[in-house]
This record gives sequence, structure tokens and C-alpha cells, in this order.
Amino acid sequence: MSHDPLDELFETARGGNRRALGKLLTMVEKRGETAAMVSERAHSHAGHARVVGVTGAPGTGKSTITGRLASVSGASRSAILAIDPSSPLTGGAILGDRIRMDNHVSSNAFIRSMATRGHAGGLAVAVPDAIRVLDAAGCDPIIVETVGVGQVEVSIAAAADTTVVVVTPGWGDAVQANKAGLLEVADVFVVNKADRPDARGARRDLELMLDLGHRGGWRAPIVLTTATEGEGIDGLWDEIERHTAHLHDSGDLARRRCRRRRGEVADRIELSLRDQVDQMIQSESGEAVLSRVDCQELSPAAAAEFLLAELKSHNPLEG
Ligand SMILES: Nc1nc2c(ncn2[C@@H]2O[C@H](COP(=O)(O)OP(=O)(O)OP(=O)(O)O)[C@@H](O)[C@H]2O)c(=O)[nH]1
Ligand SMILES: [Mg+2]
Repeated sequence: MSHDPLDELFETARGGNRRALGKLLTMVEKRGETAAMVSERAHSHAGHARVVGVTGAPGTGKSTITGRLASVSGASRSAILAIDPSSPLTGGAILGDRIRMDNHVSSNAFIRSMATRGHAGGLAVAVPDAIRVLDAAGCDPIIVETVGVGQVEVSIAAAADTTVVVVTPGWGDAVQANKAGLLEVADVFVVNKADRPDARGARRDLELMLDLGHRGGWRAPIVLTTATEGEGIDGLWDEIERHTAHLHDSGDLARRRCRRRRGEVADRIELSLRDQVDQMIQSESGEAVLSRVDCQELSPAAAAEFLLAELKSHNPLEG
């Protein structure tokens, strides 16, 4: 038994202690040095869990599906990460989500909500960190629900091994999903609310769009579900498993995870630079330069160039 408090916290979390796991996730969410330490520690234990992303337009039934999936997967240690890119931490949407989810989730699933604090770029780093912590704690599968609206949200959703895109009957949804870039990231499609008219029509619309875009390789299957009744969820899980098998057999899993890790490195650098830029702009010397832009003594371009040179002189990178 180690005496490092962080190691002990991880061990307790791995033993199934939710409070310890919750603590680790809070630490990692706060960013800064502690977060980096937790992330580093998690890194050495992670890489085993299956990560399933569930995304789609607001209200399509993502939470209901996610909750059902967590219980149908048959896993004793499933985790749900609900990402809310739009609302602040105390937002009602999250609370509502949690309640709706609780209705369908097996008591075993660990549920955690995460919201954007500051700019959305923070999530690009916080989400992989949270997944890493859940993975290191032995959770599997990890299901990540994100509202797929903007590019950032879509990329978060795509940070999974298997991405499930949810639409509802009606042309609008499929077209919107296409516009939001969701068609490209989908490994499995769900037409939820199949109890409503024209679910089959929605499937046909999707098939047509897939025909146009298909370039060989895995073709995303389309599953009809009525999540509120639990109908079609078994079939959905089967397709997720089939995709997992495909990822293993084709070598795509390793490639995907590689791409993800590289992307995360870039995201981390970007976030850190963003912080530095904010700091510089708010500093005395930054303000001095900006006030010269205010009175049009300096052009924005010249000011940016000057401040960038300043930033670089503090962070010399050998070329
Ligand atoms: N008729 C019908 N309603 C459903 C079905 N699945 C979900 N709903 C309802 O649709 C509403 C939204 O469901 P959620 O699971 O919260 O949808 P969501 O996509 O997570 O919503 P956001 O997270 O707010 O974007 C709820 O009132 C659900 O009860 C379904 O299969 N049929
Ligand atoms: Mg939801």
C-alpha cells in the first residue's frame, strides 16, 4: 500500500468508492497543477475502458438512451459523463438531465455532469482527463453524452471509440445533423422516438445521405429506438459491440486513439497559450499597447505583432 495520498485516492476509487472517484474528477476539472498530477497518475492506469459517445440535437433523447445503455451493457462498473457545453455549472439543464437519467439508469452506473467554465476550449482538455480518471478507476464502458451543436461539441463527442448520433423522425433532424458535421463522426445512427410517425422515413433519409458520403470501410448502421420504453436498446448495444469488434480487427482502434492523443496535445497547448494571451492582454504592458490601439496610434495588426513578439521572448522555442 502506497502512502502517497493521490495514489491512495486512486486505489480507493478503483475499489469502487464513488466519493473517491468524485474527488478525483473534481481535482481534474479545476485545472492547474493538481489537475496535471491527477491526469499524469491516471494516465499510467488508463487505456482499458471502452468509450462510447452519444450526441445529437437538443431533446432527441440522448440522456434517456445513455441511461438505458448503461444498464443494458451488463457491466457492473459503467460510467456516464454528461457534458453540457452551454450552461453554467448550476444550470437547470444539468439537474434535469440527472433526474431523467436516474429514472433509467441501473443503480450501478456512476454519473457525472460537466459544464463549460470559461471558454469551450477548456472542455477539450477536461473531458479527456475525466475519461482517463474514470478509466483508471476501472469504469467500463464510459458513455459520454454531449449536445452536438457546435464544432467543439462535435469534436468532444468524436473523442470516443464509438460515436452514436441520435436523430428523431423528420427530415429536419437528419439535415441539421449533416450541417453540424455529425454525419461524418457517426459510427452508429439512432432514429429515436420511433413511436412517432415516419421513423422509417427518417431512416430512409439517413440511408440516402450515407449513400452519398460513403467511401468504403465501416458503414454506420441505423437503429430505430423508443428509448422511453427501452425498445431497440439491445439492438443498439449489439451494433456498438459490432463496431468495437471492427475497431479491433481493422486496427482502427489504435489509429483512432493515436489521433486522439495527438489532438489532445495540440488542444492542451492551445489552451495554455490562450491563458497566456489573456494574461498578457490584462497586464500593464498589454494595456499600454492596447491604449495606443484605442487612440489609433497603433494598428491592431502592429499591436498584435508586438505583443506576440513579447510572448515569444518569454517562451523561447528552439526552432
Ligand atoms: N415519444 C418519445 N419520447 C422520448 C423518447 N425518448 C426520449 N423521449 C422524451 O424526449 C424528451 C427529451 O429526452 P432526453 O433524453 O432528455 O433528451 P436529450 O437529448 O438528452 O436532451 P438534452 O440533453 O436536453 O439535449 C424527454 O421528455 C423524453 O422523455 C422516445 O423514444 N419517444
Ligand atoms: Mg440530455
